[in-house]
Amino acid sequence: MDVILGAEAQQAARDGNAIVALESTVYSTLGLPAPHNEDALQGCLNAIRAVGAVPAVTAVIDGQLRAGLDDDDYPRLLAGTRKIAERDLAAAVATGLDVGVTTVSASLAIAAQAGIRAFATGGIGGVHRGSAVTGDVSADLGAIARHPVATFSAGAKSFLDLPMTLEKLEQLGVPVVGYQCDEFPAFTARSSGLPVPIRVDSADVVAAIVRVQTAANRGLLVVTPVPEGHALDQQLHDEALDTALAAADDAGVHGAAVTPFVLERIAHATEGRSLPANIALVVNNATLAAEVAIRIDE
Ligand code: PSU
Ligand code: MN
Repeated sequence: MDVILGAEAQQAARDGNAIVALESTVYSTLGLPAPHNEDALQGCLNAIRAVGAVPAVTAVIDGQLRAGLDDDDYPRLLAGTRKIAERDLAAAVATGLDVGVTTVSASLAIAAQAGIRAFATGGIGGVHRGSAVTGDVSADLGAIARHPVATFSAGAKSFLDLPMTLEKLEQLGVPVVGYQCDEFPAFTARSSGLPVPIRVDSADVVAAIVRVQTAANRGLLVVTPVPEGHALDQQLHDEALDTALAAADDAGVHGAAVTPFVLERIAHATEGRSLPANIALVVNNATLAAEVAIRIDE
């Protein structure tokens, strides 16, 4: 499947400048409510450019796979309601889907196809609680393993089964690198209490690992906690999470709808206080991805 690069990304590719791919589900109505989605998007674009790299938002637009959007594409993306995982890409192209917002798995497929080796999200999908019964394991995990791209995230979303998510990453052969942290971050919380397998303190060393791993045609996960002072109060978070998970259960939500549903309920139950934390961590991940991306080719 061909990927169309945006004008800025095309120029960067010609000049040999670093490109950071961004997913788009988080910037759509499914990730963050307006106007926070636009703030997050703008924050990420600015942060990547400030480091000297070029952002490339991934999406399906008018049946085309895109890495890097034009100004008139952004409003359509922000209003997007169709969540596209990797398995949905072929049908989206074949049917000429107008706007599809891409999850981590679809974004990695697009980034890999475009030759981009750094990719930023908020928190990856993973093994859901109760997965032994539901079988709900995000396609993100397999995609992170398979595509030669480094994924930068604030750990995995807190409503997941984090020990199982780490086990699954190990099983899939995914290196998990903690950037300046000893413990696996839990999205809006700085830590899950679970150790990260590899701690690295410099962007140069992360870039070196990315270089080796992607040359072997495999991916990796680099995690960094939500910036200090932006983490959500733990008790508030835990209560909101219980409410959100119970609501998801009551509503019988399943499949791809679970993640947007729970994120929305957490925002509601925290009276919007999860949103600044969510934005801060997405921007922080984009910044680190750019810091590493500019060092990969050195
Ligand atoms: N991180 C966020 N908000 C999101 C997501 C991640 O801060 O909306 C999205 C990502 O696109 C991720 C997806 O790939 O949720 C996982 O969905 P699922 O659990 O259905 O695989
Ligand atoms: Mn799922």
